[in-house]
Amino acid sequence: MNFTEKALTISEKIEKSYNIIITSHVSPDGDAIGSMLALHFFIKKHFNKKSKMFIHGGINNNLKFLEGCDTILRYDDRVMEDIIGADLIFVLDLNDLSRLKDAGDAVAMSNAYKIMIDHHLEPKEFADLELLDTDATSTGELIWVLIDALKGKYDKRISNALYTAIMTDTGSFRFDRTTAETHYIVAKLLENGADPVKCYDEIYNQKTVQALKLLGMSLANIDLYNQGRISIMSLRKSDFDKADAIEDDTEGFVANTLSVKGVEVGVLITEREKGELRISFRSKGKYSVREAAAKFGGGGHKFAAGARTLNQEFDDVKNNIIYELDKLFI
Ligand SMILES: [Mn+2]
Repeated sequence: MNFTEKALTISEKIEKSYNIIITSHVSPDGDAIGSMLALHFFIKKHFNKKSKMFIHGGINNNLKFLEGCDTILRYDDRVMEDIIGADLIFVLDLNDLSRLKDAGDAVAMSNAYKIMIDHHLEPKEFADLELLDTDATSTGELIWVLIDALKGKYDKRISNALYTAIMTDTGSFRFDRTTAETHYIVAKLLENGADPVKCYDEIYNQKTVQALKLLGMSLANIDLYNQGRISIMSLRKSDFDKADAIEDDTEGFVANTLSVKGVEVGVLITEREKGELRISFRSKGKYSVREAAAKFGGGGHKFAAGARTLNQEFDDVKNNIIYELDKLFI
C-alpha cells in the first residue's frame, strides 16, 4: 500500500468505527500531545466522530495551553476496558507498545484495528496498518500529510497543535530532518491560524529560576575530548541539590553540547540518584550516535539517542562513553 492508499484505508476505518482511541507514549512531549489533539479534532471536524485520548502519566504544564489538552485522559482500570472494547486504536509517536507502559498489554489484547503513525527507527510489529516515515521530522508532520491526503480542513486548534508538534521535535526548525517540505507544512499551518509567537512563548518561556541555575552549572561542566570533537556535559546529583532543581529542568540542555565550535558529538550525563544515570547523545549530523547509546542499553535516532544505566559509577560511565565515541573518529 502506498501512502494515499493507507490514508484512504484510515479514512474508511474511521468511518466504520464507533469507539476510537488515540494514545501516545509515556512522558508525552509536544509531538505526542500535538499529534493526538490534531488527529482528535480532525476526526471530529472531518468525520463528525468522537475519539477518546489517553496517556500514561501527566502532561507538562507548558503544553496545557493547547486547546483540548484538558480532555486527554489518564490510564486507569476503566480506560483499560475502553481500550479492550475499542474498534479502532491510533498509536502515535511510538513504535513499541512498551512505550505505553501497562496500557501496552491492553492494546495488544484488544481486537481493535490498530494504526501506528510514527517516525522512529526500528518499529516492532503490532499494528494492522503502519504510517511510518523515519525521514519525517515528527509524527505531527505525518498527521498533516494524512489530513492533506484526505483533503481535510484545518482550524486554529489543529494548526496550533501541529505547529507545536513540529516546532518541538525539530528544536524550532534546526534539526537535521528539517526540509523544505517541513517549512511548506508550517506555512500552511500559519495560513490556517497557527500562532508561532504564542506557541513559542507558552512552550519555551516558562522556565523556573531553579532550571536556569541548573543550566548555568551544566554550562560550567562541559569538557572536550578527542581534539575537541566530543563534548560532555555533566550534571551530578549534588548540582541538582544545589540548584534545588529536578530532572525535568534539564530539558533542552544537551543542545548546548553541540554549540561548541568544532564539536561533532555531544553528550549530557545526568545523575538522578547515586549510580542512576541518564545519558543523552547528540550528533551534528556526520556521525551516528545510536550505536554508542546501544552499548549502554539504549537507542534512538542516528543523531539523537539516549540510554540509562543503573549501579554504575559516574566516572566509569563517562570514561566508557569517551571510549565508545572515540571509535567514531578512527
Ligand atoms: Mn516525535
